Amino acid sequence: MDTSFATPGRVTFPDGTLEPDHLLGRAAAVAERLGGLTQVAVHARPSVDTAVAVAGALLAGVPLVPVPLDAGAAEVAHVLRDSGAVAWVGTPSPADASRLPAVPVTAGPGPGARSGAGSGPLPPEPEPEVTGLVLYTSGTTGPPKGVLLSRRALAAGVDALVDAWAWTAQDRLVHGLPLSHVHGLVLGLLGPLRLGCELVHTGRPTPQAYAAARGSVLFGVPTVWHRVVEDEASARALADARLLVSGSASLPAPVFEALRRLTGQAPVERYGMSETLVTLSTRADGPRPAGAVGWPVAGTRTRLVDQTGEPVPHDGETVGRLQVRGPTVFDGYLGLPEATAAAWTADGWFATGDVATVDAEGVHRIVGRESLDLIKTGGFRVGAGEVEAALLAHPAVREAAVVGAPDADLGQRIVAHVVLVDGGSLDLGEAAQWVGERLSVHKRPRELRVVTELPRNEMGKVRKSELT
Ligand code: MCA
Ligand code: AMP
Repeated sequence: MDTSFATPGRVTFPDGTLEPDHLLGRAAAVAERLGGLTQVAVHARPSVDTAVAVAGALLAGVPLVPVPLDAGAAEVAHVLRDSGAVAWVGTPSPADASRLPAVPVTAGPGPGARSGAGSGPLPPEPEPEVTGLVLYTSGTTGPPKGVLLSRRALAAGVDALVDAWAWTAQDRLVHGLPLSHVHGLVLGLLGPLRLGCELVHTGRPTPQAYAAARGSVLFGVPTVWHRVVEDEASARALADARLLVSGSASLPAPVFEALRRLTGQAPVERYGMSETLVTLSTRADGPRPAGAVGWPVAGTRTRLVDQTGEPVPHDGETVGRLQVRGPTVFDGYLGLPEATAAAWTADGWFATGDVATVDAEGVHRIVGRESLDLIKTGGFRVGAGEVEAALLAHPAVREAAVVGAPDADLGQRIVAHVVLVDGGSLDLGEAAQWVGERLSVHKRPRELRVVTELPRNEMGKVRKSELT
């Protein structure tokens, strides 16, 4: 299988533009410097250097560990230690107290000079089973886990969307999503590197930047689309786009309808996970019903089962647990054989943890998640357990329970319930700063409720359904 990510189009970031030859020349020089390293980390700044670093690691076949732009000290330390990253490629995260060495991503010669990059021919393509990315993602408890994504999965994931979205090298992709997650990194950067389409990264995904960038295809999480429709002029400026794509969380029907009214086109909604890449989508050439994530993408199969593992009817109403299999599914959680085994059924299906319906035409709708302990806020997946652990480390906190509350803009907002130690005090500002410094900006609680006790069942487990 061809797993090449070495046919970029022009890329533009807030700090500059690179023509394809120049990008490839610089990436080839980085690949040479990375030769022999086991795995490397990249601090996911939206910059041309990050595009070069990512392309270089993929050329070299060295597994790449993206570190979120806003990750705090404890999260950075965990990701670096757990992944075994031996160096940064490009500028390190300022939150790295371990001071890993950095492999420079220095600028090469000017545009059109790939052959003069001092690197000769491109290195031979690594085997498809080689790990391309180790993406850290939250579980219900414990620190984030490293999701092992092979080059085969990454290439298959892009190719399936080429088919579903009629995505071509003639497209101009616009987005401003973080380069540390599947949406912004795999779809939003590896896609263009594999396909040769132009990429314009807006830095932040503001409505004004989306309107100004004149894309043919635009990616956003529902929070982004919600903000776009609140800014009518920006929304109307997207009328000429070929495809508006929403994913990472469910797109509320009012936002879907407002996008259709203001841009004259229904957005494409698709569903995915760090562990599976994008597995369900409506199509460029098919119907796009509101609230639906469509059909399995090419090569992927799904099934819906009840608690006993029996299939549920495809009647558009009966809710079942969504399971998937196919070439885009990950290889396991790094160093966690038990968690890996628990993620698959005995007969080889990956259990997503999401619940869904399927109708007679095969249209999938995501209804929610099985666990209240995974929160989706602004499209970011946050484990209640991580935030609780961070809060419990605060000297004023005795008990903590974190939940997601419905939020029109963010989908869910993080709400922390805490019981304080005798004489202790804590306000929202302090709690948010404490969590932000340790974990990341988007894991900070947006509401703090100081309570005298948490509702618990006979086993002592917090009854979270009473807190939402
Ligand atoms: C944020 N702020 C806060 C807090 N949170 N201040 C105090 N307390 C808090 N708890 C600050 C921010 O730093 C920012 O400050 C300002 O408040 C506005 O924050 P916010 O409303 O969150 O807006 P934002 O920072 O602009 O973020 C919204 C966003 C962001 C841009 C939509 O959530 C985002 O990038 N989401 C994308 C997530 C994503 O890509 N997920 C994909 C996962 P200041 O303005 O000073 O900075 S991959 C996936 O799910 C699968 C595979 C899939 O299907 O795609
Ligand atoms: P992450 O691993 O950050 O990619 O988060 C994956 C989770 O995001 C899934 O398990 C779903 O709960 C949620 N998700 C992604 N896309 C959608 C969507 N279109 N509709 C509803 N939920 C979604």
